[in-house]
Amino acid sequence: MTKRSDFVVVANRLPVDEEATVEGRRWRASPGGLVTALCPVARAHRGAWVGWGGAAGPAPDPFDHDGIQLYPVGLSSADVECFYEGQSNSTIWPLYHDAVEPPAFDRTWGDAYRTVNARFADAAAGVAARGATVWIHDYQLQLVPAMLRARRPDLRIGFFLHIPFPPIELFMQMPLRAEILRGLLGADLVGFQQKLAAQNFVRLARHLLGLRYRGTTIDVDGRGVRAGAFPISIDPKEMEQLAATEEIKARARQIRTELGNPKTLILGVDRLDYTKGIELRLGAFRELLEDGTLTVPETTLVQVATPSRERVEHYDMLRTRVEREVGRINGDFSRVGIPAVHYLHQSYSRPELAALYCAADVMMVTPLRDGMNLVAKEYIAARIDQGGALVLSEFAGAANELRHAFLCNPHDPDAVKEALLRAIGVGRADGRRRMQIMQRYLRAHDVDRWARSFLEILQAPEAHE
Ligand code: ADQ
Repeated sequence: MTKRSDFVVVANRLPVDEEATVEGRRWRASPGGLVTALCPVARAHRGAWVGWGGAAGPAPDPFDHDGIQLYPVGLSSADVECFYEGQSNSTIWPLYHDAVEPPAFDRTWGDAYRTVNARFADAAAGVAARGATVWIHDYQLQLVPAMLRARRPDLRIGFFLHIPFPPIELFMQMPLRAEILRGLLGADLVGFQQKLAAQNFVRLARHLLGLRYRGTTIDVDGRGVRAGAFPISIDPKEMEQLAATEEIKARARQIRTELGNPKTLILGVDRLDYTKGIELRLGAFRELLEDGTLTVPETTLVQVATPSRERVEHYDMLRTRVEREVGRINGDFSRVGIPAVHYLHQSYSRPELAALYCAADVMMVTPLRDGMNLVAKEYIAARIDQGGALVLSEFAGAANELRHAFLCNPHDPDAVKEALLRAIGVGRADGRRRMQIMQRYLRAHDVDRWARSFLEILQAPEAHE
């Protein structure tokens, strides 16, 4: 028997993962940024969460998890292939990231996207109480706002896009373009990571559907749909507290010792994704070794590349290219027992990530395009010693906020090399000053503020003007 909720989160994934074990299936908490941000809000509202558990098959029954009602949506293997790996991750993901890899288009994927979005809309419509607030997340579910409004016009509907929203010329390549735009316009408030994305969206509404807008409010049949920038953040206390423990401090020292106590430890931590600029980072490092500006063993690069979307072709090819380049650099520059690059294709616990952040002299975050990039913010939060330096791509949303990082254009290899060298050579006082300014900013702009500011505007009466 479904108990209806006043606050419903709808996201592709549930805050728990379904695992197949020898005893059968079980649920494991999946501590991601979104989960950390939204679980307290959902719990406070005694809310519900609609999402997929991550394993193909029929939907398990709803259940309670840590004060939140979870409503699993089922995806068949064909849905996973066409909706998730196809339309979401092979068409929309690359297209919205400036087509840094060419998007693939396939008619059957569009059909699956529509069908699965309708399934999420049905589930949300069945769970939401009268007049409830429903917060839908990300690029996999862009049709849900309008589908849900058609089923439940009484609801207050918010949508947040975690990835960039492309300029008109790129969006226009999308076969489902008008449907997706109308889907998003079903919301009362559409949130983006950056102002530029919100502007792209309102301009697109005029260009594609001839809709009028004032400021960033679009007139959709007399209903005002607001668009706005809500840069997502982290809970900086989590990394600060981890970094303050003796265990993490000791582990950070141990990591440096295990790496042969390099003078400069450079770190990269990314999902293994072609948007993250892992190859260009390796390329910049190689060139600096080639011309002798950097040397081994004085300098070491640790690249953590979290396994991701392994069944999607572009990802498989990327892995091959990255691993070939790591092998090449190591072949040319490593010494016996001292590799130039330590490549770790693994997932890490939060404490181990914190220790890596604390151990690194320079953190390189060089995506070609990124909605925000939470790794950059986590690194800043972890450096309670005010050591370390951050090299940050101008094409990450985080660059709008972390202005005291060493910013660079990732499309220009010389600019990346220059930023890396400036970060390596930063004086102690200048380094501390930069860290302090960015830490102060992060404490005042945490993930809780992000969620509150979105929900306040969504629930404000003007949102229905
Ligand atoms: P992602 O593209 O996944 O997120 P990011 O924002 O960097 O990128 O978040 C990655 C998260 O995974 C971080 O919290 C990080 O600590 C964690 N992580 C990375 N490598 C790991 C590893 N090896 N082991 C364990 N954890 C690891 C998308 C968008 C971003 C946007 C976020 C949130 O692409 O632009 O910032 O959503 O909106």
